[in-house]
Amino acid sequence: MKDKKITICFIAVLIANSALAATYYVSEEDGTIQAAIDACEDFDTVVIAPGTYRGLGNCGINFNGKAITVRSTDPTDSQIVNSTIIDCAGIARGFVFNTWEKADSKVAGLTIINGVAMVGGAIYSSNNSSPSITNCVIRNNSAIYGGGIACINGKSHPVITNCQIIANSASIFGGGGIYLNGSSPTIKNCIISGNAAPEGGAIYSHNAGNPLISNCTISTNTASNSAGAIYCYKSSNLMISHSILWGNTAPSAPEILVGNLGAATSIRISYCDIQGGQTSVILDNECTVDWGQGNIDIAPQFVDPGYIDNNGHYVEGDYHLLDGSPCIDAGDSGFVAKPGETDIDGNPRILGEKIDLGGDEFVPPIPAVVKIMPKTLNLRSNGNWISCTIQFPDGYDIGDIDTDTIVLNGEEINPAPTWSGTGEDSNKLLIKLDRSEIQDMLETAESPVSLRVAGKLNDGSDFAGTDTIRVLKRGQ
Ligand SMILES: [Ca+2]
Ligand SMILES: [Ca+2]
Repeated sequence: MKDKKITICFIAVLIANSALAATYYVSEEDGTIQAAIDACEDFDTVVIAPGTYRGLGNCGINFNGKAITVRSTDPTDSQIVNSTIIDCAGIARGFVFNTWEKADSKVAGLTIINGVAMVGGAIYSSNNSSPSITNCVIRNNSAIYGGGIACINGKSHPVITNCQIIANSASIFGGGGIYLNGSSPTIKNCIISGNAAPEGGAIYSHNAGNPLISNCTISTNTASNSAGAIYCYKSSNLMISHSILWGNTAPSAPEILVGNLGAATSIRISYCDIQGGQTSVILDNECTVDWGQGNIDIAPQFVDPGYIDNNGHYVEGDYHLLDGSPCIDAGDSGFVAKPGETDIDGNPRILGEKIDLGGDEFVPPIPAVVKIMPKTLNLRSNGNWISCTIQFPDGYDIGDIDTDTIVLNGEEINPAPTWSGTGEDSNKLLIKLDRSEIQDMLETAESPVSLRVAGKLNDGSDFAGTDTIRVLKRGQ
């Protein structure tokens, strides 16, 4: 009976909290973010309209210990996130957490740019503060330590999920993207790219802690001295899984450096795609790597990786996985996603057979049944057309195909396929391909040959299907 009373009281408090929770709206024309926060009580929300926010009250923002959410109008909509901008304009950083904030102090769906500070260019977390940072873009911020995010003074363990941490820089010490001092954050589903520092281009972590990194894509970060991607030392025992470390650069240890500098340090790595494999993990005296299951060293095949241009500037890339990437379904078969768990795009984890490596869970194309006629193609014979039917599973409409996107074995078809319509209700479409074009394409192919027809629907989703035909060479 006593237990029941406690439960009833607890529910009553929850109801009271949700009933009383207020939402404060900030727009470019109306108010500042700090003023809205100052008006808040625990469990309130500040919603920021799309726009660019600068100046006093819109940078150096401090929650002052409140358990509130500060967010854009829709943190899961990348267009909204990209257009809800806190521009620190080189005079301050974005957010400060220094008052024992916990995971219910949340920043979600904001873009923070041009922040500057000694430590933590965009976000600074210290003094037992462990906020949640979700769906944010942290770009072009700079500091001496921790160009993007800094977590210091121990017991500051933020949860950073579904964020893009791009092109931030640390000028004198380490952590172009993230700097950790005695911190044990969780960093999950993030793209960390184009960051630069003397040491630890992406992440620099030292003093006792257990940072957890999972499903992050860490690429094209640079260190001018060592540790292009990750530098951990002095018993910052880092654990990384289901992540990609590729194309990071440094004169020594382009991917990972595990240092001692006063205390042996260990790193645990499993289900990661790391350029150079285990030999890329450089170990100081007494330091160890626990090289777990499922690690690979195969080019990840990003859609369009970023790069450093001739002027030394980072040109942003697209770190989604291409169809056929070795990182697709390369994760732990025993991994169980939490209910509602997503990748950085909001796609469900898991899609396909298993969890993917990196921030992106690849969306498998809609499986089309492709049938090419004739089944045996005689390269000697002439004719105008090769025909091909594309059939979608029930529930999909073949009429949604974007006709400009059709490719055959990854190549554009010239001239474009001619469409032979089918009835409006049909999920099967006949296309005609220029015969001489296809024959030229298959001139050197070994028979039988696999032909993969792929393309996009008008909503951007992909479809693909494969058929196999025999080819009779001109001499045969
Ligand atoms: Ca998958
Ligand atoms: Ca995805």
